[in-house]
Amino acid sequence: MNLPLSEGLIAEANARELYALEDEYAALGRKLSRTGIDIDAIKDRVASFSVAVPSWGAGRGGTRFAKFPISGEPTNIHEKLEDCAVVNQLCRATPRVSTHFPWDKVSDYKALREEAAELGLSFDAVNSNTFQDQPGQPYSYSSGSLSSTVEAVRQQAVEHNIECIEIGRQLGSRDLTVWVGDGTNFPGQQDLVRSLDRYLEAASQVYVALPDDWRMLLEHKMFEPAFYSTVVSDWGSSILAAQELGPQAKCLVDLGHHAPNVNIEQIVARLHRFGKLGGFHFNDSKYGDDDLDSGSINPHQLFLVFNELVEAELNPLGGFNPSYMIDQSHNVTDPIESMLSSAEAITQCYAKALLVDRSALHAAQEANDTMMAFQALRRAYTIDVAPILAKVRVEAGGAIDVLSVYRSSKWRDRKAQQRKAVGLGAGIV
Ligand code: PSV
Ligand code: MN
Repeated sequence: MNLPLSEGLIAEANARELYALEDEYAALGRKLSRTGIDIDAIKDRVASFSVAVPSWGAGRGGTRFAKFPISGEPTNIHEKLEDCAVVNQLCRATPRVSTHFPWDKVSDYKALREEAAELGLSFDAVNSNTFQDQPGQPYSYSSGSLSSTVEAVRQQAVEHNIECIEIGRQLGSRDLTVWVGDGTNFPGQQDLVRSLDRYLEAASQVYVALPDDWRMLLEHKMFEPAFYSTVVSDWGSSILAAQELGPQAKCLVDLGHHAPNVNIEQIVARLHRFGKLGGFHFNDSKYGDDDLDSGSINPHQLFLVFNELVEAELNPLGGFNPSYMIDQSHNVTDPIESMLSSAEAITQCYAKALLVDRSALHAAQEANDTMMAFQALRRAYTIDVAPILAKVRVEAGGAIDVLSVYRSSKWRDRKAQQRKAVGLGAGIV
Protein backbone atom coordinates (compact mmCIF):
# COMPACT_ATOMS: atom_id res chain seq x y z
CA MET A 1 0.00 0.00 0.00
CA ASN A 2 1.16 3.50 -0.76
CA LEU A 3 -0.79 5.99 1.37
CA PRO A 4 -0.59 9.64 0.37
CA LEU A 5 0.41 11.32 3.65
CA SER A 6 3.53 10.72 5.69
CA GLU A 7 2.88 8.22 8.48
CA GLY A 8 5.54 9.99 10.51
CA LEU A 9 3.62 13.26 10.37
CA ILE A 10 0.49 11.57 11.73
CA ALA A 11 2.42 9.71 14.44
CA GLU A 12 4.20 12.86 15.61
CA ALA A 13 0.97 14.84 15.81
CA ASN A 14 -0.74 11.96 17.66
CA ALA A 15 2.11 11.73 20.15
CA ARG A 16 1.43 15.32 21.18
CA GLU A 17 -2.29 14.61 21.77
CA LEU A 18 -2.17 11.09 23.15
CA TYR A 19 -1.91 11.88 26.87
CA ALA A 20 -4.97 14.14 26.77
CA LEU A 21 -6.90 11.60 24.71
CA GLU A 22 -6.17 8.73 27.11
CA ASP A 23 -7.25 10.95 30.00
CA GLU A 24 -10.52 11.95 28.31
CA TYR A 25 -11.23 8.40 27.16
CA ALA A 26 -10.71 7.06 30.70
CA ALA A 27 -12.99 9.76 32.17
CA LEU A 28 -15.72 8.96 29.64
CA GLY A 29 -15.22 5.25 30.30
CA ARG A 30 -15.81 5.83 34.04
CA LYS A 31 -18.91 7.89 33.33
CA LEU A 32 -20.36 5.25 30.99
CA SER A 33 -19.53 2.36 33.31
CA ARG A 34 -21.73 3.98 35.99
CA THR A 35 -24.68 3.24 33.67
CA GLY A 36 -23.44 -0.25 32.83
CA ILE A 37 -21.88 0.60 29.46
CA ASP A 38 -18.47 -0.80 28.55
CA ILE A 39 -16.68 1.90 26.56
CA ASP A 40 -14.37 -0.57 24.85
CA ALA A 41 -17.35 -2.52 23.50
CA ILE A 42 -18.77 0.72 22.05
CA LYS A 43 -15.35 1.58 20.62
CA ASP A 44 -15.20 -1.80 18.84
CA ARG A 45 -18.60 -1.25 17.24
CA VAL A 46 -17.61 2.26 16.15
CA ALA A 47 -14.40 0.81 14.70
CA SER A 48 -16.43 -1.47 12.45
CA PHE A 49 -18.57 1.43 11.14
CA SER A 50 -17.72 3.06 7.82
CA VAL A 51 -19.28 5.40 5.29
CA ALA A 52 -18.42 5.71 1.60
CA VAL A 53 -17.37 9.00 0.02
CA PRO A 54 -18.52 10.05 -3.46
CA SER A 55 -15.84 10.58 -6.10
CA TRP A 56 -17.63 13.80 -7.09
CA GLY A 57 -17.44 15.04 -3.49
CA ALA A 58 -13.69 15.44 -3.89
CA GLY A 59 -14.26 18.48 -6.11
CA ARG A 60 -15.74 21.89 -5.33
CA GLY A 61 -19.19 21.13 -6.67
CA GLY A 62 -20.52 24.61 -6.93
CA THR A 63 -24.15 25.49 -7.38
CA ARG A 64 -26.05 25.75 -10.64
CA PHE A 65 -25.11 29.44 -10.59
CA ALA A 66 -21.36 29.22 -10.28
CA LYS A 67 -18.40 27.19 -9.28
CA PHE A 68 -15.39 28.64 -7.52
CA PRO A 69 -12.59 26.12 -7.91
CA ILE A 70 -9.60 26.03 -5.58
CA SER A 71 -6.01 25.45 -6.61
CA GLY A 72 -4.99 21.84 -6.36
CA GLU A 73 -8.52 20.53 -6.81
CA PRO A 74 -8.72 17.10 -8.48
CA THR A 75 -9.91 17.03 -12.10
CA ASN A 76 -10.06 13.31 -12.82
CA ILE A 77 -10.85 10.06 -11.01
CA HIS A 78 -7.18 9.34 -10.33
CA GLU A 79 -6.69 12.60 -8.47
CA LYS A 80 -10.06 12.18 -6.76
CA LEU A 81 -8.99 8.78 -5.47
CA GLU A 82 -5.81 10.34 -4.08
CA ASP A 83 -7.88 12.91 -2.16
CA CYS A 84 -10.31 10.24 -0.92
CA ALA A 85 -7.27 8.29 0.28
CA VAL A 86 -6.12 11.33 2.27
CA VAL A 87 -9.55 11.45 3.94
CA ASN A 88 -9.47 7.76 4.80
CA GLN A 89 -5.86 7.79 5.94
CA LEU A 90 -6.71 10.49 8.47
CA CYS A 91 -10.15 9.34 9.65
CA ARG A 92 -10.07 5.58 8.87
CA ALA A 93 -13.83 5.56 8.47
CA THR A 94 -14.17 6.08 4.69
CA PRO A 95 -12.46 3.15 2.95
CA ARG A 96 -14.84 3.03 -0.02
CA VAL A 97 -15.46 5.40 -2.92
CA SER A 98 -18.70 5.64 -4.86
CA THR A 99 -18.29 6.34 -8.56
CA HIS A 100 -20.52 8.19 -11.01
CA PHE A 101 -20.57 7.49 -14.74
CA PRO A 102 -19.69 8.83 -17.21
CA TRP A 103 -17.95 11.35 -14.92
CA ASP A 104 -15.40 8.75 -13.76
CA LYS A 105 -14.91 6.96 -17.07
CA VAL A 106 -11.46 5.42 -17.74
CA SER A 107 -10.24 2.90 -20.30
CA ASP A 108 -9.04 0.26 -17.81
CA TYR A 109 -11.22 -0.45 -14.75
CA LYS A 110 -9.08 -3.36 -13.56
CA ALA A 111 -6.15 -0.96 -13.33
CA LEU A 112 -8.37 1.60 -11.54
CA ARG A 113 -9.36 -1.00 -8.97
CA GLU A 114 -5.68 -1.82 -8.37
CA GLU A 115 -4.84 1.88 -8.15
CA ALA A 116 -7.53 2.30 -5.47
CA ALA A 117 -6.35 -0.76 -3.53
CA GLU A 118 -2.82 0.65 -3.51
CA LEU A 119 -4.33 3.75 -1.83
CA GLY A 120 -6.19 1.64 0.73
CA LEU A 121 -9.55 2.08 -1.01
CA SER A 122 -12.20 -0.06 -2.65
CA PHE A 123 -15.35 0.85 -4.58
CA ASP A 124 -18.89 1.28 -3.31
CA ALA A 125 -22.08 1.79 -5.36
CA VAL A 126 -21.90 2.84 -9.01
CA ASN A 127 -24.17 5.78 -9.84
CA SER A 128 -25.63 6.16 -13.31
CA ASN A 129 -26.21 9.54 -14.90
CA THR A 130 -29.19 9.99 -17.18
CA PHE A 131 -29.82 13.53 -15.97
CA GLN A 132 -27.27 15.18 -18.26
CA ASP A 133 -26.52 14.86 -21.95
CA GLN A 134 -23.01 13.81 -22.89
CA PRO A 135 -21.06 14.89 -25.99
CA GLY A 136 -21.85 12.61 -28.92
CA GLN A 137 -24.85 10.99 -27.24
CA PRO A 138 -27.49 10.09 -29.87
CA TYR A 139 -30.60 11.09 -27.89
CA SER A 140 -31.23 13.90 -25.41
CA TYR A 141 -32.59 13.46 -21.88
CA SER A 142 -34.22 16.87 -22.03
CA SER A 143 -37.69 15.27 -21.74
CA GLY A 144 -36.72 12.47 -19.39
CA SER A 145 -34.69 9.28 -19.45
CA LEU A 146 -36.08 5.99 -18.09
CA SER A 147 -39.57 7.52 -18.22
CA SER A 148 -39.24 9.27 -21.56
CA THR A 149 -42.11 9.04 -24.01
CA VAL A 150 -39.53 8.17 -26.70
CA GLU A 151 -38.60 4.51 -26.76
CA ALA A 152 -35.11 5.11 -28.13
CA VAL A 153 -34.36 7.49 -25.24
CA ARG A 154 -35.54 4.95 -22.68
CA GLN A 155 -33.43 2.30 -24.38
CA GLN A 156 -30.37 4.54 -24.29
CA ALA A 157 -30.93 5.13 -20.53
CA VAL A 158 -31.37 1.38 -19.93
CA GLU A 159 -28.16 0.63 -21.81
CA HIS A 160 -26.25 3.26 -19.84
CA ASN A 161 -27.39 1.68 -16.55
CA ILE A 162 -26.38 -1.77 -17.80
CA GLU A 163 -22.99 -0.36 -18.81
CA CYS A 164 -22.66 1.00 -15.24
CA ILE A 165 -23.31 -2.49 -13.87
CA GLU A 166 -20.61 -3.86 -16.15
CA ILE A 167 -18.14 -1.20 -15.00
CA GLY A 168 -19.14 -1.82 -11.39
CA ARG A 169 -18.46 -5.55 -11.74
CA GLN A 170 -14.92 -4.74 -12.77
CA LEU A 171 -14.53 -2.33 -9.85
CA GLY A 172 -15.91 -4.78 -7.28
CA SER A 173 -19.11 -2.80 -6.62
CA ARG A 174 -22.32 -4.54 -5.55
CA ASP A 175 -24.90 -1.75 -5.84
CA LEU A 176 -26.22 0.32 -8.71
CA THR A 177 -27.77 3.60 -7.53
CA VAL A 178 -30.33 5.00 -9.93
CA TRP A 179 -31.50 8.56 -9.59
CA VAL A 180 -33.38 10.03 -12.54
CA GLY A 181 -34.03 13.74 -12.93
CA ASP A 182 -37.22 12.88 -14.85
CA GLY A 183 -40.26 14.98 -14.10
CA THR A 184 -42.19 18.04 -15.18
CA ASN A 185 -42.34 21.79 -14.66
CA PHE A 186 -45.97 22.31 -15.69
CA PRO A 187 -49.27 20.76 -14.65
CA GLY A 188 -50.47 18.66 -17.56
CA GLN A 189 -47.00 18.39 -19.08
CA GLN A 190 -47.03 14.61 -18.66
CA ASP A 191 -49.47 11.91 -17.72
CA LEU A 192 -48.56 11.18 -14.09
CA VAL A 193 -49.57 7.51 -14.34
CA ARG A 194 -48.08 6.69 -17.73
CA SER A 195 -44.73 8.33 -16.92
CA LEU A 196 -44.37 6.07 -13.87
CA ASP A 197 -45.40 3.05 -15.97
CA ARG A 198 -42.71 3.85 -18.53
CA TYR A 199 -40.15 4.26 -15.74
CA LEU A 200 -41.10 0.91 -14.21
CA GLU A 201 -40.93 -0.89 -17.53
CA ALA A 202 -37.49 0.55 -18.35
CA ALA A 203 -36.18 0.07 -14.80
CA SER A 204 -37.20 -3.60 -14.95
CA GLN A 205 -34.90 -4.03 -17.97
CA VAL A 206 -32.05 -2.73 -15.81
CA TYR A 207 -33.16 -4.91 -12.90
CA VAL A 208 -32.95 -8.12 -14.90
CA ALA A 209 -29.36 -7.27 -15.83
CA LEU A 210 -28.30 -7.19 -12.14
CA PRO A 211 -25.93 -9.95 -11.03
CA ASP A 212 -27.51 -12.13 -8.32
CA ASP A 213 -25.50 -10.55 -5.50
CA TRP A 214 -26.22 -6.96 -6.58
CA ARG A 215 -28.85 -4.48 -5.46
CA MET A 216 -30.50 -1.70 -7.39
CA LEU A 217 -30.90 1.32 -5.11
CA LEU A 218 -33.72 3.65 -6.15
CA GLU A 219 -33.10 7.24 -5.04
CA HIS A 220 -36.20 9.41 -4.76
CA LYS A 221 -36.19 13.20 -4.93
CA MET A 222 -39.09 15.54 -4.51
CA PHE A 223 -37.95 18.36 -6.79
CA GLU A 224 -35.09 19.68 -8.90
CA PRO A 225 -34.37 19.78 -11.76
CA ALA A 226 -38.12 19.22 -12.25
CA PHE A 227 -40.11 21.70 -10.18
CA TYR A 228 -43.73 20.58 -10.55
CA SER A 229 -43.52 16.79 -10.35
CA THR A 230 -40.82 14.17 -10.39
CA VAL A 231 -41.34 10.58 -11.45
CA VAL A 232 -39.77 9.01 -8.33
CA SER A 233 -40.71 11.84 -6.03
CA ASP A 234 -40.91 10.34 -2.56
CA TRP A 235 -40.39 7.25 -0.47
CA GLY A 236 -43.90 6.07 -1.36
CA SER A 237 -43.15 6.01 -5.07
CA SER A 238 -39.74 4.54 -4.31
CA ILE A 239 -40.99 1.61 -2.20
CA LEU A 240 -43.79 0.87 -4.66
CA ALA A 241 -41.27 0.78 -7.50
CA ALA A 242 -38.86 -1.35 -5.46
CA GLN A 243 -41.66 -3.79 -4.58
CA GLU A 244 -42.71 -4.04 -8.19
CA LEU A 245 -39.15 -4.55 -9.46
CA GLY A 246 -38.25 -7.34 -7.03
CA PRO A 247 -36.22 -8.31 -3.97
CA GLN A 248 -32.93 -6.90 -5.23
CA ALA A 249 -34.45 -3.43 -5.58
CA LYS A 250 -34.23 -1.26 -2.46
CA CYS A 251 -34.80 2.38 -1.58
CA LEU A 252 -32.03 4.89 -1.05
CA VAL A 253 -32.70 7.84 1.25
CA ASP A 254 -30.82 11.03 0.39
CA LEU A 255 -31.45 13.23 3.42
CA GLY A 256 -31.91 16.34 1.25
CA HIS A 257 -34.57 14.90 -1.02
CA HIS A 258 -37.68 15.49 1.08
CA ALA A 259 -40.09 18.30 1.80
CA PRO A 260 -38.86 20.56 4.63
CA ASN A 261 -39.47 19.15 8.11
CA VAL A 262 -40.44 15.69 6.89
CA ASN A 263 -39.87 13.03 9.56
CA ILE A 264 -37.04 11.19 7.81
CA GLU A 265 -36.33 8.88 10.74
CA GLN A 266 -39.88 7.56 10.45
CA ILE A 267 -39.36 6.93 6.73
CA VAL A 268 -36.23 4.97 7.65
CA ALA A 269 -38.17 2.87 10.15
CA ARG A 270 -40.95 2.18 7.63
CA LEU A 271 -38.55 1.20 4.83
CA HIS A 272 -36.75 -1.16 7.18
CA ARG A 273 -40.03 -2.70 8.35
CA PHE A 274 -40.79 -3.72 4.78
CA GLY A 275 -37.25 -4.89 3.97
CA LYS A 276 -36.63 -2.07 1.51
CA LEU A 277 -34.04 0.12 3.23
CA GLY A 278 -31.12 0.01 0.81
CA GLY A 279 -28.94 2.92 1.77
CA PHE A 280 -28.30 6.58 2.43
CA HIS A 281 -26.82 9.64 0.88
CA PHE A 282 -25.84 11.71 3.90
CA ASN A 283 -25.82 15.49 3.74
CA ASP A 284 -27.67 18.31 5.47
CA SER A 285 -30.07 21.04 4.44
CA LYS A 286 -31.93 24.07 5.63
CA TYR A 287 -34.31 24.65 2.74
CA GLY A 288 -34.28 21.81 0.22
CA ASP A 289 -31.65 19.71 -1.49
CA ASP A 290 -28.93 22.03 -0.22
CA ASP A 291 -26.22 19.34 -0.11
CA LEU A 292 -24.65 20.97 2.94
CA ASP A 293 -22.18 19.12 5.14
CA SER A 294 -23.61 16.27 7.23
CA GLY A 295 -24.60 17.35 10.71
CA SER A 296 -23.91 21.04 10.04
CA ILE A 297 -27.54 22.19 10.27
CA ASN A 298 -29.57 19.50 11.98
CA PRO A 299 -27.31 17.06 13.86
CA HIS A 300 -30.22 15.97 16.03
CA GLN A 301 -32.10 14.65 13.01
CA LEU A 302 -29.01 12.71 11.98
CA PHE A 303 -28.88 11.22 15.46
CA LEU A 304 -32.57 10.25 15.27
CA VAL A 305 -31.93 8.55 11.93
CA PHE A 306 -29.10 6.57 13.52
CA ASN A 307 -31.30 5.76 16.47
CA GLU A 308 -33.63 3.98 14.00
CA LEU A 309 -30.66 2.30 12.33
CA VAL A 310 -29.39 0.91 15.63
CA GLU A 311 -32.92 -0.31 16.39
CA ALA A 312 -32.91 -1.96 12.97
CA GLU A 313 -29.51 -3.55 13.62
CA LEU A 314 -30.94 -5.14 16.76
CA ASN A 315 -34.10 -6.18 14.99
CA PRO A 316 -32.96 -7.04 11.46
CA LEU A 317 -36.30 -8.56 10.34
CA GLY A 318 -34.55 -10.99 8.02
CA GLY A 319 -31.97 -8.61 6.61
CA PHE A 320 -30.30 -5.30 7.36
CA ASN A 321 -27.37 -4.14 5.28
CA PRO A 322 -27.83 -0.52 4.24
CA SER A 323 -25.10 1.18 2.24
CA TYR A 324 -23.92 4.40 3.90
CA MET A 325 -22.58 7.14 1.69
CA ILE A 326 -21.93 10.86 1.78
CA ASP A 327 -23.45 12.97 -1.04
CA GLN A 328 -22.62 16.65 -0.56
CA SER A 329 -21.65 19.63 -2.65
CA HIS A 330 -18.69 21.50 -1.21
CA ASN A 331 -18.99 25.05 -2.46
CA VAL A 332 -17.06 27.11 0.07
CA THR A 333 -14.68 24.67 1.78
CA ASP A 334 -11.79 22.44 0.87
CA PRO A 335 -13.68 19.21 0.00
CA ILE A 336 -11.20 17.06 1.95
CA GLU A 337 -11.93 19.07 5.09
CA SER A 338 -15.68 18.82 4.50
CA MET A 339 -15.50 15.06 4.04
CA LEU A 340 -13.40 14.69 7.20
CA SER A 341 -15.80 16.81 9.21
CA SER A 342 -18.84 15.00 7.76
CA ALA A 343 -17.46 11.52 8.38
CA GLU A 344 -16.88 12.60 11.98
CA ALA A 345 -20.43 13.97 12.35
CA ILE A 346 -21.97 10.80 10.90
CA THR A 347 -19.86 8.44 13.03
CA GLN A 348 -20.61 10.54 16.13
CA CYS A 349 -24.33 10.07 15.58
CA TYR A 350 -23.85 6.33 15.21
CA ALA A 351 -21.82 6.22 18.44
CA LYS A 352 -24.44 8.28 20.31
CA ALA A 353 -27.20 5.98 19.04
CA LEU A 354 -25.22 3.01 20.40
CA LEU A 355 -25.25 4.70 23.82
CA VAL A 356 -29.05 4.85 24.02
CA ASP A 357 -30.25 2.69 26.91
CA ARG A 358 -32.55 0.57 24.77
CA SER A 359 -34.20 -1.32 27.61
CA ALA A 360 -35.01 1.95 29.40
CA LEU A 361 -36.32 3.37 26.11
CA HIS A 362 -38.47 0.34 25.32
CA ALA A 363 -39.80 0.11 28.88
CA ALA A 364 -40.77 3.80 28.85
CA GLN A 365 -42.41 3.36 25.44
CA GLU A 366 -44.43 0.38 26.67
CA ALA A 367 -45.49 2.28 29.81
CA ASN A 368 -46.39 5.38 27.78
CA ASP A 369 -43.92 7.33 29.88
CA THR A 370 -43.26 10.03 27.33
CA MET A 371 -40.73 12.05 29.30
CA MET A 372 -38.55 9.08 30.24
CA ALA A 373 -38.65 7.73 26.68
CA PHE A 374 -37.49 11.10 25.41
CA GLN A 375 -34.84 11.33 28.15
CA ALA A 376 -33.41 7.97 27.10
CA LEU A 377 -32.62 9.55 23.75
CA ARG A 378 -31.61 12.91 25.20
CA ARG A 379 -29.10 11.37 27.64
CA ALA A 380 -27.27 9.62 24.80
CA TYR A 381 -27.44 12.62 22.47
CA THR A 382 -25.79 14.95 24.96
CA ILE A 383 -22.77 12.69 25.62
CA ASP A 384 -19.58 13.92 23.95
CA VAL A 385 -18.34 10.82 22.11
CA ALA A 386 -15.31 12.54 20.55
CA PRO A 387 -12.79 10.56 22.69
CA ILE A 388 -14.26 7.26 21.44
CA LEU A 389 -13.92 8.30 17.80
CA ALA A 390 -10.40 9.65 18.29
CA LYS A 391 -9.33 6.45 20.04
CA VAL A 392 -10.75 4.36 17.16
CA ARG A 393 -8.82 6.50 14.67
CA VAL A 394 -5.52 6.37 16.48
CA GLU A 395 -5.74 2.60 16.93
CA ALA A 396 -6.37 2.21 13.20
CA GLY A 397 -3.42 4.42 12.24
CA GLY A 398 -5.44 7.62 11.66
CA ALA A 399 -5.05 11.04 13.22
CA ILE A 400 -6.43 12.21 16.55
CA ASP A 401 -6.95 15.75 15.20
CA VAL A 402 -7.76 15.12 11.55
CA LEU A 403 -8.12 18.72 10.41
CA SER A 404 -4.97 19.97 12.04
CA VAL A 405 -2.86 17.13 10.61
CA TYR A 406 -4.42 17.70 7.18
CA ARG A 407 -3.55 21.38 7.29
CA SER A 408 -0.02 20.73 8.48
CA SER A 409 0.49 18.25 5.61
CA LYS A 410 0.10 21.13 3.12
CA TRP A 411 -1.52 18.58 0.78
CA ARG A 412 -3.56 21.12 -1.16
CA ASP A 413 -0.61 23.47 -1.66
CA ARG A 414 1.52 20.62 -2.95
CA LYS A 415 -1.25 19.50 -5.30
CA ALA A 416 -1.66 23.06 -6.56
CA GLN A 417 1.89 22.76 -7.93
CA GLN A 418 1.18 19.43 -9.65
CA ARG A 419 -2.44 19.45 -10.86
CA LYS A 420 -3.91 21.34 -13.75
CA ALA A 421 -6.32 24.15 -12.92
CA VAL A 422 -10.08 23.46 -12.91
CA GLY A 423 -12.19 25.40 -15.41
CA LEU A 424 -14.90 27.83 -14.33
CA GLY A 425 -18.57 27.29 -15.13
CA ALA A 426 -21.63 25.98 -13.39
CA GLY A 427 -21.46 23.12 -10.97
CA ILE A 428 -23.02 19.70 -10.71
CA VAL A 429 -26.63 18.95 -9.95
C1 PSV B 1 -29.32 14.22 -7.08
O1 PSV B 1 -29.57 15.45 -6.50
C2 PSV B 1 -28.22 13.46 -6.33
O2 PSV B 1 -28.51 13.43 -4.97
C3 PSV B 1 -28.06 12.06 -6.89
O3 PSV B 1 -27.55 11.20 -5.90
C4 PSV B 1 -27.04 12.29 -7.93
O4 PSV B 1 -26.48 11.14 -8.44
C5 PSV B 1 -26.08 13.18 -7.13
O5 PSV B 1 -26.98 14.08 -6.50
C6 PSV B 1 -24.99 13.73 -7.94
O6 PSV B 1 -24.97 15.08 -8.07
MN1 MN C 1 -27.96 11.75 -3.71
